[in-house]
Amino acid sequence: MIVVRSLILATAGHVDHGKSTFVKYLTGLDPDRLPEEKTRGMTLDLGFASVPGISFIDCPGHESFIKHLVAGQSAVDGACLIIAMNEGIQEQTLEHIRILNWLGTKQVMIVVTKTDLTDTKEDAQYQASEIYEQAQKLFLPDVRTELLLVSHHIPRHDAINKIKTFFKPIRQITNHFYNRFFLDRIFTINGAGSIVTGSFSEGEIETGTRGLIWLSNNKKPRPVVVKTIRHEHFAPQKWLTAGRVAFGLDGVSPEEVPRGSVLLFQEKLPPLARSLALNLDWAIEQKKQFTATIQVGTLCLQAKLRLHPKGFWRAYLEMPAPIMRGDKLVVRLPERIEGLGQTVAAGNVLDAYLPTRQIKSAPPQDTREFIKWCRESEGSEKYDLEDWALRLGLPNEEVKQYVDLFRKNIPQVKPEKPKMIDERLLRELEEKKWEGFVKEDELDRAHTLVKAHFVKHVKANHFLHNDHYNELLNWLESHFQKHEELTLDHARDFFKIGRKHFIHLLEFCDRLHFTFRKELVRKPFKLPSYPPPLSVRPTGARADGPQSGHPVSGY
Ligand SMILES: Nc1nc2c(ncn2[C@@H]2O[C@H](COP(=O)(O)OP(=O)(O)OP(=O)(O)O)[C@@H](O)[C@H]2O)c(=O)[nH]1
Ligand SMILES: [Mg+2]
Repeated sequence: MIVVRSLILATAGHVDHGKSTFVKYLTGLDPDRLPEEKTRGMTLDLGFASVPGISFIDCPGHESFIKHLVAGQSAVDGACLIIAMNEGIQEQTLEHIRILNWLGTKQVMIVVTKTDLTDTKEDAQYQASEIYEQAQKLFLPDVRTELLLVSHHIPRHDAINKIKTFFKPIRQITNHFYNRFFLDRIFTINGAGSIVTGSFSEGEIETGTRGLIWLSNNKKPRPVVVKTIRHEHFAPQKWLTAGRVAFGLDGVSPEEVPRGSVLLFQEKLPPLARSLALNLDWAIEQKKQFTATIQVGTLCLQAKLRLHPKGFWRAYLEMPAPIMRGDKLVVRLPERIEGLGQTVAAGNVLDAYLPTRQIKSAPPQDTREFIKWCRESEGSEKYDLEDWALRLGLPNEEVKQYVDLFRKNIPQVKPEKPKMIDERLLRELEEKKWEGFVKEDELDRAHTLVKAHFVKHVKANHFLHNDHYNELLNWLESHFQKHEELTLDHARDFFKIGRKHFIHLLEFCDRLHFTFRKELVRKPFKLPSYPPPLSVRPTGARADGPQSGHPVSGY
């Protein structure tokens, strides 16, 4: 069945300027579906409504729900920026314009509402043009804008036609090393089981596909099977274009899936990103390191951000996540900054698997340059196609187009024998848990497992399976919620192995900057949270805090 996909448009604009009323007027459906939204008269979460050919994502205007706004704007064809005539451009209007620019939104209809509050139609026309003139200047030069003045005199179908003529369905499907579907809702429908919805923009999927839901609470990913596909009133067997889609899933129930979880279109969990190299564009003078929330699509994570001496940013994520090179993200602070809001930076991921050792320059944006950079900085000529696909975030077929480059520069790119993952060794390391020691002749294979991101290298012949690594991080986090420091007795009680061996693991935590050593105890390695703008440190100054004097080598 051929399905013509609908436009995906999101609303944006200051609180109470009439975003939900506009969507309701066009579609006849109230996007404010939560009882609390109805009693408070305010949108708290994303709302959805459609007319044939257009799917609307209604976003909240209040600054407290900015993450929902970002989630709503992340995979759309364009935005309707709503501005109330009686108030004009307000603080959230400005913050939302900045976010739209950052997320690369290229088509924006500036919708002026509450025109009935003026005396005459001419007054309304005049004021709306003034507002439009001011607003359109705030968008980047390559953003197409148009004015839509809404009042109850404008017939609904005229407004819809204007929208359909202005917006083009520009979002294309992109393929990645592994494809993802960022979930914005999960619920049950009697008889149809669990339904997940989102804006589809990666890969293709058909009924019967087996996948995996990565859970944003760091619990074990859940295997699922796609039973049904819905797009508006169509129920195709296969879906491969960008658009709003709902999937009926077997294998998971809504209460197990927190917001921000991601459906992966493969059965095996790929190696996830733990720390990122970022290219960030700032709205304020920035500190060199701080804690913030980063958001990719509907996925929000806490991260420690630190400016690398080579001029790019590193983000150390609170948990491994399905984030890839090329992903767009925004950075939000826990508290708002006067006149600016919480969203202070945005950018893209330059590298999701950057090694922790010293590097000489920032990872380049351009793919070919990036490949050269990897080779030069890491001597990674031993990489095979799969390694490159992971590092580049691209599907194998696309990576092959760079094969010429490999041939020219790396004659030995294809190893004689494909590098195999030693499943037996991996199982052994899992069983040995904290005492993952390998024999001399297993070292090479253990390092291959490290490179494939299945295990971590602790020290010498000591390795740690990823599951136990995660367990270790969780333990550290809960330990430091209860205690200020970590003593050797605490560690002995937890690891239940000999002192010499658990010391390796503690040193490993120090090396990764999860802890730092102070005499005989360990303390949590915490970065200070962002200060108010006036106390922003001059560039070059070091932050105070427990890490002062602590070596920050290679970061
Ligand atoms: N007079 C008049 N009132 C309007 C118009 N559009 C919206 N309103 C009123 O403005 C108030 C806010 O409207 P909403 O549509 O909930 O505003 P919103 O932008 O969705 O608000 P948030 O989602 O909370 O940011 C409601 O009381 C609406 O009835 C309009 O064109 N004219
Ligand atoms: Mg609303």
